[in-house]
Amino acid sequence: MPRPLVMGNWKLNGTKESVEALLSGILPAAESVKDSADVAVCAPDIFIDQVARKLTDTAIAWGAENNDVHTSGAYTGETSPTMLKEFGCTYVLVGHSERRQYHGETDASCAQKYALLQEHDLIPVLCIGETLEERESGRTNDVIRTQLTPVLEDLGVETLKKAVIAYEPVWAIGTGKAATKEMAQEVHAFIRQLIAEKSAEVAAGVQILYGGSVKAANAEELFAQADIDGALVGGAALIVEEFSAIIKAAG
Ligand code: G2H
Repeated sequence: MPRPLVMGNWKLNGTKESVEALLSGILPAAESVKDSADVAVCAPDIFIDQVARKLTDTAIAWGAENNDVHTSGAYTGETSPTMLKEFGCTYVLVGHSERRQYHGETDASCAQKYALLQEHDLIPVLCIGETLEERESGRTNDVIRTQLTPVLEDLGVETLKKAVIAYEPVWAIGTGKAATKEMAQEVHAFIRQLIAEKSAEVAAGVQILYGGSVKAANAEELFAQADIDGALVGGAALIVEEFSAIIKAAG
């Protein structure tokens, strides 16, 4: 089984003061599980230098929430993978549903970002998941298959040896309505099966995280599922006690 990974996604939140307090607060939990689980936080770009200074040589890795498809040039407002690498990032989220919804990201642009990150030795965390309408019309598996196609068919299954997948049903994000452990496990198993059709070895090793209203109260039961290897956590990752408990549940 892959090593568990608990990753915070801070989204558009934080101040210099709150970042300092949050990181100081969660470090003990991360240190306590460092032999058995990975912990990371993905922060808004403006805080990455502060995060890097605080977390260097600790049990918490860090990353960004997005990157551009270019490495430099006239692309106002964007951040390059080379910049993220220089500031010590390990991970970068790719295709979070909020980026797909508000910034027009597509499976094709996500694949471009994913490939560019790997070129620069960064680990893409590819976010996939269905909307409520897609689930209710029985299309969940089709959506998942389509979202994974660029990686499985174009970039190649081997690239998943240096990537993470996050299954985040859109209807469960920030709503307080997490998927049940059975619902999440069913989709995680389907994702692993799709990968296994290309490579059993890659499927067995890839970390597949669940995201969508993960909190201290449901983390343990989610992590107990055979194909759930950790969590991508939004709201609860901003609260020291909640995120610490989720980290400990993975350890
Ligand atoms: C899903 C998740 C983090 P939350 O977006 O990626 O957020 O835990 O607030 O649902």
